[in-house]
Amino acid sequence: MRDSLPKTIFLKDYQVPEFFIDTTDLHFTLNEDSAVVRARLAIRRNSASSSVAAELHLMGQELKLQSIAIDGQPLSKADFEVTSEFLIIPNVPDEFILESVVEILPHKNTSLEGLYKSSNLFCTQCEAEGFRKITYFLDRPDVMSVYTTTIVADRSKYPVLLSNGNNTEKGVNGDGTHWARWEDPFRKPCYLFALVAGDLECVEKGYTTLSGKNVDLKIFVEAKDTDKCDHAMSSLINAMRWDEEVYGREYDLNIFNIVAVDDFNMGAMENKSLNIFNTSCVLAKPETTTDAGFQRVEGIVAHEYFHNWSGNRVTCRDWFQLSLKEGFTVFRDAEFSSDMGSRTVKRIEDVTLLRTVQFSEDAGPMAHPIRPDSFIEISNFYTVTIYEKGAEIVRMIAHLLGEADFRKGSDLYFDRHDGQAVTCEDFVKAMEDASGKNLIQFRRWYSQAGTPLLTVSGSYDRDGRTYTLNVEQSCGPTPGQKEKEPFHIPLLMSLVSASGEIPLNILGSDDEAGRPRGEMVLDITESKQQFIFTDIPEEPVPSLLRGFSAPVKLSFDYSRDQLMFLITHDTDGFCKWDAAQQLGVRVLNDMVSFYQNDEEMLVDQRLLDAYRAILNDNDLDPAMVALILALPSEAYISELSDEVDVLAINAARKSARKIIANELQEDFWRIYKGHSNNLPYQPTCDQIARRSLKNCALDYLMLLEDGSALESCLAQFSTSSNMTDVLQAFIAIINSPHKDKKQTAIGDFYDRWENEPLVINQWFMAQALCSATGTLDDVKKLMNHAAFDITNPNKARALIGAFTSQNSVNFHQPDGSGYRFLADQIIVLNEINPQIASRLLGPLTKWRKYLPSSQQLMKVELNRILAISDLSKDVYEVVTKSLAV
Ligand code: B3K
Ligand code: ZN
Repeated sequence: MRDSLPKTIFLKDYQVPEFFIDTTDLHFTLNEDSAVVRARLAIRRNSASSSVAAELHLMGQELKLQSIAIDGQPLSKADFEVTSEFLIIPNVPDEFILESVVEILPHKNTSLEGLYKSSNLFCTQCEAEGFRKITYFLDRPDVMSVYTTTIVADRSKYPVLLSNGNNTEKGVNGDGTHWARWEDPFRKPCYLFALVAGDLECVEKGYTTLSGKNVDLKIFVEAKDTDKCDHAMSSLINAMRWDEEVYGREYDLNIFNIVAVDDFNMGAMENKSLNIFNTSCVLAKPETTTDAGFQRVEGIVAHEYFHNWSGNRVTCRDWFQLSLKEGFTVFRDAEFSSDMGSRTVKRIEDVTLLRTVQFSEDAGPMAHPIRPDSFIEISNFYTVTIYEKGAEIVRMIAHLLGEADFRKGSDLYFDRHDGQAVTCEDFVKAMEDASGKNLIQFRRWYSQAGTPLLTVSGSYDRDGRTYTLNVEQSCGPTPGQKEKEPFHIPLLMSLVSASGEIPLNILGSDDEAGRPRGEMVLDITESKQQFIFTDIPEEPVPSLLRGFSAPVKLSFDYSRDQLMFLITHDTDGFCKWDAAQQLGVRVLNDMVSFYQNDEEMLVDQRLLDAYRAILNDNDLDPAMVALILALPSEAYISELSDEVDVLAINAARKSARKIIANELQEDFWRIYKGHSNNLPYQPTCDQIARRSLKNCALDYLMLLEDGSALESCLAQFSTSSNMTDVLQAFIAIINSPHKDKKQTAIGDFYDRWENEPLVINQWFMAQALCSATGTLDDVKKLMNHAAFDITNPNKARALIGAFTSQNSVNFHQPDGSGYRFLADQIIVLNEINPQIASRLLGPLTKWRKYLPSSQQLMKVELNRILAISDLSKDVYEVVTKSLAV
């Protein structure tokens, strides 16, 4: 247990900074066993601060102070105090130059926060509070400064020296070192500072903005990876053009650099003009990267680029406002990806993530509003709620305002706040001011946590030709928030009959101008509302929450026949898919009961009929067919259950898939053969769709007891030239009962790809996700494999993360061995990398959802973690919140 309890920080305590730092001049000397950082800061007292005579408190962690001076006068020990978190100087003038020299140890920095080494590369990660591990500073986003950075390093080991802005000077020293000076003309918070030094090659291209500015785009990677940069480069160019066309935002410097590093805590980082990327989010080529990988690169390259406006030019006042930049930027990247590929497929993928991971966060001990009220460690709040739910809130604003007014709102936001550090409130206000719409009630989405539930019922009056919808909303308690006020929920809906959407008129209203006929948004603002539609010629089936128009749960007591009807007749792609999901959920829940009651596991014939019809519908996008045919995931069924019976859910889904495979095998064979081709790989929407359907068919066919698909699967594994097909076949083989083939495939895969770390991560993950019994032992063995390294976050996530968060049946073993394994790893990672430790802890924190026997075992492990000394703030916050009553 820690000596002193970590402090909670509250949004309500926000105070403007007592000092500003107008300019920041940094000088780095990078040595093999240390780095020396000289900082020259022009500091001035903020007249708007109420503490006019305040002492100067600069944040700093793990810094060895060598000297400090004010206006050229060295300070003596009596003039300042150094604590584990601050440098405190009691007496300072109103305006002065502070010079400090500190020594830091990048090669020992395994937290990957601040300045650290990834293989032979020096690199930085400063968001959220990593800059304080580089030098003493006012490490808060509302302190914005103009940066100049000089880097000195060995010339042969670190030929490339990069920082933000423009390279204004460089030179060679007589001692084997060289130096470069970078100047960033834009004021920025220190979390956007970046430095890279290493032996890198670059792939470059020119780009001309719509107004004619030339920009040099460079992607820096290790020499062996230069053949994997084309996709990131074209994604970057597409994103730059898209932001100009859709948001009127141009890039603002002549240089935009991306650097790929192996060791990185998350996907990428939007440092001004020097984005640093996890290799897994930038490198791609068909032989080594799956379709999902290509799409991830496109989305993340765009996301980081879009931050140049939503995050960098207009930044956050404090970290409670994180969703201001993240929610908005995720919305922007999702729209970009939709425009580049299939809008419906992208929407279904995003909603799937939201419904499984975010809804479960909202229902768990770490639930928080998209603008949290408090935190202990901000790194714990880079969550699906801040990002994905945050994006949903922006999406709702975009729908409520309509395209033209939303664009006016974003223009006003960027123009009004350019160069400022602002709040979510400023964003909403700009949207209101530009559109004239009232978003007062809508603001509750920013302050209330939890997933609202919409309970809807409908009835048709044949004589009166009316259809009545009754809508009720509620939202369960979340930590610190017992009662919730009603949300403003836009419910996009239509009424569907066999002949299509029925034109909608609401009794007592005529305000549907501008909406497409047959579809309308109902503004749900009260706990209970009724809507009566007139002139309805026949009994319709309501199509509700079209396009997933709000991040809510929806309950409508559809009959299974009505769901079948929506699967074939709904004109909204999302609702069509969702009807199949809902039918799938019912069927799986039936099967869970059969399993629990020891009854025969049967699949409702209607699901089989629906799937057969979908498989034979040639008008459907193959990607949609694959998405519909993927039964609801175990994670989704678990999220919907009050008490998760892991074994029963796993058994139900497995049996259902087998039965589907048997019943529809002819269709699956037709699809598998019909979609196999030898076209050269391209990550196009059309090809990706065809591969996803083909591999969905293969997956089912591999469940056939006669083993008739094994040969095709083995052939696909060994002869396919793209990783999507190779990996899908590999996964199918290792999950099959053919143990000898499994072992051979594992060995062959490794031998073939041992020099490609990103592919080996996929290899680790595929094995970690194997549903066979005994996988925990395999994972433990793999932890000792030469290619595994727990200090590398990608590897820790691929093996430990995948096993504990996605392999439920093996993680939740009744003897608690899965829980013990995770706690052991958390204890190790707590020392190495607290952010990763805290993130991997997730599966244990959801203990309340499981059967009582599991709950006990999970709590034992949480308490074991809590008892260790030197528990990081990151892990402490998550464990204590999870155990709190
Ligand atoms: N802004 C970064 C995330 C930083 C996470 C720090 N723990 C990447 C992104 O969202 O674009
Ligand atoms: Zn972001």
